[in-house]
Amino acid sequence: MKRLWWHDAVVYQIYPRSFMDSNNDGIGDIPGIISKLDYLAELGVDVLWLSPVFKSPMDDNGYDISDYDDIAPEFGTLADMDRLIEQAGQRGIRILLDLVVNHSSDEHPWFQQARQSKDNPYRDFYIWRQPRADGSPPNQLRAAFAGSAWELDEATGEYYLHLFSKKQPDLNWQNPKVRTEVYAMMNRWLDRGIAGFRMDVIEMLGKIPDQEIIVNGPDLHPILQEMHQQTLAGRDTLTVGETWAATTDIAKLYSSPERKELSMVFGFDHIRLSYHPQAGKWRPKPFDLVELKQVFAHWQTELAGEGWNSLFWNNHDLARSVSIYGDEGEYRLKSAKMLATVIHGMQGTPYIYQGEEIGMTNVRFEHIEDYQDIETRNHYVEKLAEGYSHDELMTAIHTHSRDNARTPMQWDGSEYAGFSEASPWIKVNPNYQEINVQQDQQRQDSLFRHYQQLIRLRKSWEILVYGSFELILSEHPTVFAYLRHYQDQTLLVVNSFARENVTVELPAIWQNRSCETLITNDKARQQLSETLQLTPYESFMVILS
Ligand code: TEU
Ligand code: CA
Repeated sequence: MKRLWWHDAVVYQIYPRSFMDSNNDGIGDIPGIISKLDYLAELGVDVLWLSPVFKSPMDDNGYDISDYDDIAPEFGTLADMDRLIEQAGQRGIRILLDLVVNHSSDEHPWFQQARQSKDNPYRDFYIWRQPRADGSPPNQLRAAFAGSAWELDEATGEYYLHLFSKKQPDLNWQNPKVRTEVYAMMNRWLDRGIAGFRMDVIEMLGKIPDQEIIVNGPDLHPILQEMHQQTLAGRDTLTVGETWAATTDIAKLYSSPERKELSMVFGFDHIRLSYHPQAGKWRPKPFDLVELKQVFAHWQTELAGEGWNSLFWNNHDLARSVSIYGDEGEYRLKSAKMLATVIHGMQGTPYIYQGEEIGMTNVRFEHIEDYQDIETRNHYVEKLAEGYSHDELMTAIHTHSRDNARTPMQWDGSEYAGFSEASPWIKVNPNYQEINVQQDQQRQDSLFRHYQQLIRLRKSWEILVYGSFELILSEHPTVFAYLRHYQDQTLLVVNSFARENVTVELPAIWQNRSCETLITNDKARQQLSETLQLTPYESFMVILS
């Protein structure tokens, strides 16, 4: 496999609205990110992925873009973005922007034009359909944020498609003019010095609404190959697609280098294990570790040599991993270190979401009014009207609301957690005084330093980057252990998900081999034996050679 710069890179995702507020208006901003570049350089990350900072009415906190070529004033200016690219570059850090082109904002000039009349030159930038005879929507497609995916535009008497909020009309990717405009915009940003894109719901670009085909449409990969050819080709970029519906076979189509589409995609099979299989995230269920191990092993082995994995627990849409997979109580830091080791020990590119590196947890606001996320609020209103109780809705919201990831980054124990001196756009998690950067970095057992060490290991051990993956103890209910093999080396990674001591029987991989501990959240091991005693949430990596 051709070696590429991002093969041993670690990406840090920033949700700018909640990262650092430099001008005390309660909203995070680009100058705030610049003020934290030394912190990020100290952590050792190579790439920053910024959730959208473009002009937007903020109906979906920036995933509804009204000007792809300008920065939302609440986040700063184009000059601030240029300064971020330059200052990050001085620290060897590259910038990915969030490409949200499945849809635009309804306040984008394209849509403002398109809705003027049926024969407006921009009409076919979007997807319009006649009402049915009885005036109802053209079909039963549902929007992700509740309700029909069709909104009637009174002015022209036609419905337009919006798979998310009605202020996020879907762009018509069958229209070559749309593709030409988007590619030109991508090239302007690449020429400005960004290193690539995270691509929002990219799997929807091939949609065929009349056949109710939303993801993985027949034109999807031809479009991505055209996009690559028109924008990414010849540039040293990193791209990652958000693909909730991708199987490993589909992930290979996106990420096999010879197909010239994307570098990698985010698969969500492991995330869905804490969702009800049919009802989804709003019917949370405990994850099963044996299933989780099978999912990770499947993605590790299936993509080996034919694509590239992304490795993550968290993002701006997901619950905090320590609250779902670890422990929020006495083992918060130890379980967070274990979860980090699980991810950073595997093959692929690890992603760290802001606050993950200090073990931030889910938030449990008492009142629905404290939740700002359109998905959460629409869900609550829709389900309350259907007769669900407030309490059962709030329990599900406490578990999987996207706002769990969006409370302000907790920098210190001062009011508003050092994020701002003004009341933030969303309340700070009440646990900010015991969970914050300043507090963590003063601890001997700092989680930040555990992440720092994992990132450094990736740079110094090729086995972590290019080693093959082998699951062991596959049926063990509380221990996730796996091997990495590379040349004459074997890496053993052991992770206990149990709150109590556990004993496991190791396969005979350790016999007659020296054992060097690379990282641990407990005691270093100089030797192994058939029987392994593990303390609660104990996790380690050892090199056997
Ligand atoms: O998310 C797409 C998406 O499907 C998720 O919102 C998912 O439906 C939900 O989080 C699962 O509960 C992307 C962005 O990550 C998200 O923030 C945007 O709201 C969405 O697209 C629309 O742009
Ligand atoms: Ca601000």
